[in-house]
Amino acid sequence: MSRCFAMLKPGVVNRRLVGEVIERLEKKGSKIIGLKMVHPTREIAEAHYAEHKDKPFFGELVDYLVSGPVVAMVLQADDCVVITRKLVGKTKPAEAEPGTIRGDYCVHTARNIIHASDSDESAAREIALWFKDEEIFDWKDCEDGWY
Ligand code: 3AN
Repeated sequence: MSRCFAMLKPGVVNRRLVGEVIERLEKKGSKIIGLKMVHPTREIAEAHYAEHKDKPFFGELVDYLVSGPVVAMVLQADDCVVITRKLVGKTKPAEAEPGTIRGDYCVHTARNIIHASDSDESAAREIALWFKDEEIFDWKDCEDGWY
């Protein structure tokens, strides 16, 4: 089992798409083991996107993330990062295939609606950044084996 951190960006909340986007991730069969709404501080937003701090779009990226509440979650499945990234689609909406979340719901790269960890190492770092241990619930999965 591996874990992936995913985050619905502020526009998703504004556009009333929270349920639809979570539904796509959940229906695939990944276990939601952490879920919360949080209005990110500038500190956590900058730490989250630290690898991009020298990029020209860093300021815009952080400004967007702190502009309203996000919905943060921890997903668990076999190959969870790979599965989640496939559902999410490519970074640039113009390259994201229809049927993926980014392919279906956005047109701006800077506002590409959802973040998902890009490796197991990133997932571990991001989960530790956004969630306390007691906010994660590795519940007994009665459906295990059916997905
Ligand atoms: P991903 O989110 O697909 O892993 P990254 O890590 O390259 O992509 O980029 C992090 C975030 O930075 C993206 N989700 C997007 O919001 C933003 N971003 C990436 N490239 C650009 C760009 N060229 N212009 C504006 N924003 C960008």
